[in-house]
Amino acid sequence: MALDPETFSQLRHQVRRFVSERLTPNEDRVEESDEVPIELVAEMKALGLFGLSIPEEYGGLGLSLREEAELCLELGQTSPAFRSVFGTNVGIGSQGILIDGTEEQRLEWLPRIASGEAIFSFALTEPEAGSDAASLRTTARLEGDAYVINGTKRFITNASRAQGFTVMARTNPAEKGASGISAFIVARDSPGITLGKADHKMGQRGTRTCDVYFDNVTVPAANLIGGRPGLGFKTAMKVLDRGRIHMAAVATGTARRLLAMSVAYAAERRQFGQAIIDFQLVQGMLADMQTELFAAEAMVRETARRYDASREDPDPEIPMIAASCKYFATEMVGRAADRAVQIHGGAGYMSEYKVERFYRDVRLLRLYEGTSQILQLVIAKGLKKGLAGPAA
Ligand code: COS
Repeated sequence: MALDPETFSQLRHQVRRFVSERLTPNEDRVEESDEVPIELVAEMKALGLFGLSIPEEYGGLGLSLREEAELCLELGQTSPAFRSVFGTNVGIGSQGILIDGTEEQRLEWLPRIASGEAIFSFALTEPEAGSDAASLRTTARLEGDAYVINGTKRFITNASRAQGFTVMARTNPAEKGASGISAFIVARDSPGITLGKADHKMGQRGTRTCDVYFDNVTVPAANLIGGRPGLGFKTAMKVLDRGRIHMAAVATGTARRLLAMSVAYAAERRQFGQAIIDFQLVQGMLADMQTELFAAEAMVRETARRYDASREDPDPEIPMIAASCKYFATEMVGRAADRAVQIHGGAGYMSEYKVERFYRDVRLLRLYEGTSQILQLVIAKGLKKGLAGPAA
């Protein structure tokens, strides 16, 4: 599942132009309005961005993760609000259906997700179950040929745009851990679903998150992902493995932008009679940004390559290396944003300079799809199992 090199190169070129000519010039507008303009969403659909990861037979572009990561390196160079509009369709909202869904489920839902006709959200997190995802309390009770879902999901990205959710719920109340959890496809228009008020966040204006309440929501048993109960936690973890590589690529793209802005500013800003880029202490910060960026790019490409290879030949290290990749890249972009503000000096603290905005925006990357501390645990778990042999 990959495009031929020439077709992919054209697509990457198109995405690069879309970022520089359409998205970047609209960043301030998104920041002020807290909305992504609908004409840009239409252009995203036309470019195929909602279906990057979905195979061609289900209406998507069918990119490999290696290719998707290259596009994330481009898309990460602008405000995260833009990618977030289609990000759940490409990643956590659709991949459970693709990875573990039945053929009927894929055929029913993926074409709409790929075209952008249906926005899909991933509903795992709850008020009392964040990092400890296996302790989730939302229930799904089998009644005849339907499940009845009750519970609250928290911080759900794109919930207010969504036409559907993949919802993790407990089908076996006697089993308190991971094996009692199942995953469901739930249409937004099912009676009993209501949304909380929009979350007000530190950054990432233009992205949408809110609570989702399920009050006796009836879902056909045919919407149980994979058709068998008890597999939902593993589905969610597989989705997150993939999502973590995607997020690492986005973080790395943002670090590229931060470095470019910092180099440009340092070359233009003069103090003590010379451009500040000629001061060695400023050079040290730029060199650290470049070095860590280079390391993250290499890590993202290698991890995505191994993820693609693992689809043919399962690789037990994927959870560990996906966690390592997100951990490094998202911490790296946090340091890059901090250095970018430092290089800009007082100007970097002012909202008219974009580094102030990116500084707030990238903070979330170390929290969602696995905090840095959970990623450390996943890495250590792999090491305890004796993984981390020489790279394939
Ligand atoms: N792929 C497939 N299966 C996996 C898996 C993965 N990546 N990770 C775990 N599993 C399986 C385990 O093998 C185990 O299966 P068995 O019971 O058959 O052995 C089961 O799932 C439970 O795994 P584990 O015991 O490791 O679960 P824990 O409760 O210890 O939780 C962490 C593991 C903490 C890593 C998990 O809850 C997690 O990732 N939390 C963060 C959640 C998150 O990222 N939230 C963000 C929401 S989206 S913005």
